[in-house]
Amino acid sequence: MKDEMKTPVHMGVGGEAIPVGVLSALPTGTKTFGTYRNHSLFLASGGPLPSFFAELYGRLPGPGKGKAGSMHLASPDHGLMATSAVVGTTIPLALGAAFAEAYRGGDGVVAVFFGDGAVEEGVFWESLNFAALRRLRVLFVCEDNGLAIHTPIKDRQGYRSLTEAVAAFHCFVDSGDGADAVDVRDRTAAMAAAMRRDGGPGFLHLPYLRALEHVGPNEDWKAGYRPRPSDADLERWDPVRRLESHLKVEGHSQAELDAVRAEVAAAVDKAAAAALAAPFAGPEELWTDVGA
Ligand SMILES: Cc1ncc(C[n+]2csc(CCOP(=O)(O)OP(=O)(O)O)c2C)c(N)n1
Ligand SMILES: [Mg+2]
Repeated sequence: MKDEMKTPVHMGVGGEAIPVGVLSALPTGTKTFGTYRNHSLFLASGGPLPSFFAELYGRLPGPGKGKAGSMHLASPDHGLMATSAVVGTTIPLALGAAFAEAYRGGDGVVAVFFGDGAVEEGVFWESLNFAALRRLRVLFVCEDNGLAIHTPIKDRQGYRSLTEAVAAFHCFVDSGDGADAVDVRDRTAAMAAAMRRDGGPGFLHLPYLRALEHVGPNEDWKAGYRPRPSDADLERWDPVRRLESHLKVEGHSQAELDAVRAEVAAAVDKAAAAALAAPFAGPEELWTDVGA
């Protein structure tokens, strides 16, 4: 709200269960690729909270030395190879990583996360086709919030069903509940096992509710392009509450859950304060790390 982060910030609130569920079913260090809506992916990969805030505040200790910003978070040491502001662009990068894995004789799965908007780009279908043809182990994860900025799917997509269109390719296909980390984890585990066994790509379709505006920290129910969901629906689509209900069923107390929330809030405050106190990159960094 203070406009201290000089980078467009696309919040992942509502979609957290997708990277958390997918990555909890894959080996640590699995190669992943994502989009500008990448905060949950960065943290779920094991990217450190202090680095995360440093990058968002544009400071030197960030993984991109503060030059990448929110939309290009990466942490190759943790497997997160690249994310990008340009819709669809990391899909063929994931395909290349899976091609390299197959070329070296490995059976590792590479995961790529993208929105429902990216499937309207040719590169998605071309990458799916090549992965199916060459039996490459790419896990395509569609984070479907039903929106490309403010435009709903019914005004954009001509196929009857995305999963049926994808199922015409020689690949594994499944749909789950993108607000439920446990459901996402279990579906990912089953799909990754099948992909390792038989080879070939998988496609996970995971609907979720984007709780905030396209970019920025505010709710925008009054913007006129979608109605505010009922309180019951907002609760139903809240991945943190959903995970808390699972944990309660498993016997964890409210006090334990409150302690976790307090611990996380303290870690966030500490990391954000450290980032604000850290230096910016100097002019000598202007031409370093520039790849293209
Ligand atoms: C190649 C390209 N075209 C257009 C844009 C402008 N743009 C930015 S976000 C966005 C919507 C993408 O929607 P989706 O892929 O569903 O991701 P979401 O924001 O819903 O997570 C568009 C069209 C872009 N960044 N890149
Ligand atoms: Mg979308």
